[in-house]
Amino acid sequence: MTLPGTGFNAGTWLVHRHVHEGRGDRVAVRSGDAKLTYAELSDLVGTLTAALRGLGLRRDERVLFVTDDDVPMFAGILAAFCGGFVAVPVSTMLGAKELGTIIADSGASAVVAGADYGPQVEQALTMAPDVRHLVCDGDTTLPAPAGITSLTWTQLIEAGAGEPREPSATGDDSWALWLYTSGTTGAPKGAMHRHANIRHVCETYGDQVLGITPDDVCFSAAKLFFAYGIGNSMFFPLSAGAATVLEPRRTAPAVAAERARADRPTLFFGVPTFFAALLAADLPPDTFSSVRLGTSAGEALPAPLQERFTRRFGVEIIDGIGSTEALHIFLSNRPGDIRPGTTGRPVPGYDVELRDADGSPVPDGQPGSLHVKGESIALGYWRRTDASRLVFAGEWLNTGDTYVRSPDGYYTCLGRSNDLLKAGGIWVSPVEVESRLLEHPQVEEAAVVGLADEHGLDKPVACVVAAGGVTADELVQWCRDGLAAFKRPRQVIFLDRLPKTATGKIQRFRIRQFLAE
Ligand code: 3SK
Repeated sequence: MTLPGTGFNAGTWLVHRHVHEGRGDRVAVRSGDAKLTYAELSDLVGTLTAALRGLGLRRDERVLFVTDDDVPMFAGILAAFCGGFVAVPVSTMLGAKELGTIIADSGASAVVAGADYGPQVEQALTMAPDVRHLVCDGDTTLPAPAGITSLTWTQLIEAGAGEPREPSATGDDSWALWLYTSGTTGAPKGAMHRHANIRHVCETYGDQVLGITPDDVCFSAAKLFFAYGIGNSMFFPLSAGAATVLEPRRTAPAVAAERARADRPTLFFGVPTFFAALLAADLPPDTFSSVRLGTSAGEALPAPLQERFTRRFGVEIIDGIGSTEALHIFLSNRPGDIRPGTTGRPVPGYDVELRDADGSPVPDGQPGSLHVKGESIALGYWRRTDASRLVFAGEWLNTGDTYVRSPDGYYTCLGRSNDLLKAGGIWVSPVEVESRLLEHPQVEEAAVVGLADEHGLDKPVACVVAAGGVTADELVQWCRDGLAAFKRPRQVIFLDRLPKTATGKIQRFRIRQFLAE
């Protein structure tokens, strides 16, 4: 295979490069009992590149993935990079309507789906006129609306016969990856990442914070469809010629413990809620004895949780913050230099500023809105000019988080600059949950806020004014039925009225104060 001479391709750099440089026999991917070397992965990615071309896809067309972390999704995303297509991995937790909105917005030409997601995908596709191909990553075809060809994985591969396997001549600025986020304004938006952004996160956080080497084995509780997960499970290990462990099942504590025993990871990537769940589970203290370093992101890691985890399992956790728009972590503690309760210092390769409401830098000790600049910042949101202008200011990204910096340069999170909240590290728009509650015939008013649970982690809590006759459990179930389960309120509190401004806007900060008392 010839390496393209014209420009940078993240797929070539992550996979084919290792074969050309003599590392083809090293293990790249482990999934269950299966192992793929770099040579085998490179061959599979080449085959899939040809297969996507065989579907008639052209440069910059989107290939959307709704499936579980396993070899087909992993190799499929890499093949999209190699072919000059745009990989769009999306959450498997979405309902049909949310999924349909994203597929339609992305303008995807092809959707790769797991058999388990067939029903919601079929319904979602009725909303997405641009889709021409539906590929099941297993050996069945999935039902598809008229006009969409439905293929098995084998039929996809057969479509590539005679098509070129060589990577496309992309460059630093070519689109590689779109990641959907509800981000700062609620509606899902596709953050557009270039091929060069992928290299930047590897050369900064991967090399300089994790210090990743070819001997590392990476295992991430966060899935590939998250920016955090794809960095942890794909970009960092492959950039270093290391191995990654894929786990298709939901990463419950018992599953993580099983993988840790079987695959002996050296780097373990979690989120605060998951570290809390591991502590609550009945696991032996040597469960993570192979792990040299744990990382946490998604939301601030409370110091007591971090300390309890390290005491119990003997694993140091470095807390950091990234964002879908920045692709990965840009502010982080360092191995051997952890200040519990803080998010550490800027990752080399990023500039960080705290600004006041006028955009001027604030002095140390004063809260400011966190802005970041670096080569992995997304190009903007696909077809969302207004939202892009609010968040992307020239080279700077406004993260929407409020932080304070200590005189010696450590940053501490004070919360979101607006009302969005994170549950288990995933954005939840209160407006979306409130809208669902308001669809219930008995609900008159609703306000959703984040309230810290016993571990200090935010969870959605709903305050509701209801006509009567409806119970809290019924409303939680109502939300479960209409939204992705992680967005459901964990508690519903009935009130006589909600606090509002003179102009009728709900004052969520007053609700937070009232609930915290
Ligand atoms: O939420 C975070 O901290 C994060 C970290 C890495 C990549 C993406 C995100 C959202």
